[in-house]
Amino acid sequence: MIKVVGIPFETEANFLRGSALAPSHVRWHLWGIDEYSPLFGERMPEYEDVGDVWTSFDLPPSHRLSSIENRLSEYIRNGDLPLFIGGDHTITWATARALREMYGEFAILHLDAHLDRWDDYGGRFSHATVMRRLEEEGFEVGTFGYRTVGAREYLPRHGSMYDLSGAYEFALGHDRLFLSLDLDVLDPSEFPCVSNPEPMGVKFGDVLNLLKALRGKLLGAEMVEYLPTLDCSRRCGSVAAIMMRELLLTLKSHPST
Ligand SMILES: [Mn+2]
Repeated sequence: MIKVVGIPFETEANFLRGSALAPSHVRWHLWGIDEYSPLFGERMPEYEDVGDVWTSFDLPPSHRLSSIENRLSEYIRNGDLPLFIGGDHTITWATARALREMYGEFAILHLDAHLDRWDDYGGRFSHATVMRRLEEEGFEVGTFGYRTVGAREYLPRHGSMYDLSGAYEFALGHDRLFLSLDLDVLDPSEFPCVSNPEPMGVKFGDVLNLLKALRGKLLGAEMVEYLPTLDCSRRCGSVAAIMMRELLLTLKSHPST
């Protein structure tokens, strides 16, 4: 069964706040879009929305992440294909580790304008350090579509700058993948409602083409970093909801569904 889990989590390390509001906003927009995907030629599949994993903003990020990680095993049963809706990117520390506990090893296909490989950025656990932390934990992470490198970051072993070209090869080499989609991988002209926009981004269609190639390979996926607080025109919410529809359809083709 495909399970949708909202994770309304963000830390003080963000330049702009609001990503914790994204799960409810994306669901609300999903109610308003067409169920049919021209890309896949299918309607949105059945899924169960299990609600949000709530943690108090007052607790330290590491405590909150541990709590989320532990509780995810109550929401997801073996054989489920989860779609996590963040929240900021820090949630991957919890989502990827909970999934590995359940399903064993897999690689992380990471789409992002940023590398998220600082050692410390407002603390050891933040949206800008999470991929480094996961690599330290033994995860293989390929980062595609990035277009900025922080002063104390390192380049990924698998990655492509400005486009998603390297992601196809990465996907060919792995049958078990978790997709971590930071919406800021999209060009700001298409998706401006993010905390740290970077120009020269990829197009929505580029991500959709990649999703087609990922069918049958994903054990789960997540979509993070949408800021409803910037979305006065509500256009980003619709785009995020359409992305969610396509992610659900990508998960649907997994042999276990
Ligand atoms: Mn990012």
